[in-house]
Amino acid sequence: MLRYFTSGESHGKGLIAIIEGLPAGLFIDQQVINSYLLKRRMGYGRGKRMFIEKDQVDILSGVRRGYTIGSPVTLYIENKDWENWKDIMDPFINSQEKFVTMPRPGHADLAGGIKYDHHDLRNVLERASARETAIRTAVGAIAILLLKNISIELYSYVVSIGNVHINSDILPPITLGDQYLKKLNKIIETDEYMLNMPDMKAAKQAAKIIELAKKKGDTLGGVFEIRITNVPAGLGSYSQWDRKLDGRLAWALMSIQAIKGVEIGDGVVNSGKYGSLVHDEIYFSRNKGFYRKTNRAGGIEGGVTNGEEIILRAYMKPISTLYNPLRSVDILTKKTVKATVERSDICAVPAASVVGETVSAIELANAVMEKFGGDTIKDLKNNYNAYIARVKKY
Ligand code: EPS
Repeated sequence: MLRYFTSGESHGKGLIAIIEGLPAGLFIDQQVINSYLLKRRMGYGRGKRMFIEKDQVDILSGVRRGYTIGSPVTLYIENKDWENWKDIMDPFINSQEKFVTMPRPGHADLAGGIKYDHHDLRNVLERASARETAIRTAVGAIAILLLKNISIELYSYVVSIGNVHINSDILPPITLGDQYLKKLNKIIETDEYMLNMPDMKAAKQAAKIIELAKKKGDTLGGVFEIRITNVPAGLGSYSQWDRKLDGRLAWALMSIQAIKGVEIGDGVVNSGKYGSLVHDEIYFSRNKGFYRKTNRAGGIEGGVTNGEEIILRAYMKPISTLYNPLRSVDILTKKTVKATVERSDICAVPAASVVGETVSAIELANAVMEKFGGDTIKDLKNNYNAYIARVKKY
């Protein structure tokens, strides 16, 4: 079983993750992890913080000579901004600076304050912040490296920002696999790719509405998609609720800050159609084995992968920190106020798409480890190959 914890505050010293259950012998390519971190950090609509941070992963344990050794792997990302928050975030200094008492509607501020009896809501927002997704991205990049050993690939792209949608006939321009990773650094440097939208016309339009939102002190949400290819049939299980892969993927995606909806395949639109128009008919050929001509199920039936591409869609609400703030109540004076304005982003959908891709990889890697197990990458590959050979004869 693959499990992990994250720790760290947005303006604390740094972020940590401990991953347990990685097989020994997995090559850890730091450059790949840092590429994902870079892609998550960038994106049109991000705030000034993203130019302060550098987001390079440091590996503190569990890896020697470039390979995992079967021990827990500890990852660390330094918060460069901590220099500016040392006293405020110090574990012992009683700083009264940047005290927060005016909760932002839509943020965890008020609910978290009530729950933990905090009267300085910074105690809530520091951990609720999406800064935490930096370390989850690093964990997910390692899961991507693991999945590559059995040729499973993932990619993500933004489908819409506000009311601007991509033309769905346009396929993502990004080629998969190693080539994609090599291109990553170049891609993020060019403006039109900054929104991770495959349709450049839509991307330009989206950039315009982000600028408009910025001028108005407002924010924007959107939708992104994740595709997972070369997935064998049989990952996950229908036999128990917590082994269903669709449930686990939805949980992982929903746990990303500001995600309010998750869809698998054409799940939403299918709910209004006749079954005959929804389910993917089954075909067989000697070459391909069992296959479908449509994939409305998004590659998962009964909580189990069916061998088709996995298609996931996540819906992100607009960020809750508004420069033109909404009405709120001061938790100390109980007077009507405008909510706190903290420096923030205008739109973080492109960043969330990268986080979505990486957290999905973690769930897939977990399902892969459950099914094929093994204490080493070699064991994992042998078990995988034996299974594929068995399935071919089915
Ligand atoms: C965030 C607020 C902003 C974002 C941050 C998430 O941070 P700050 O208040 O320091 O400007 O930039 O995202 C990140 C730091 C990141 O790495 O993604 C929030 O309130 O959630």
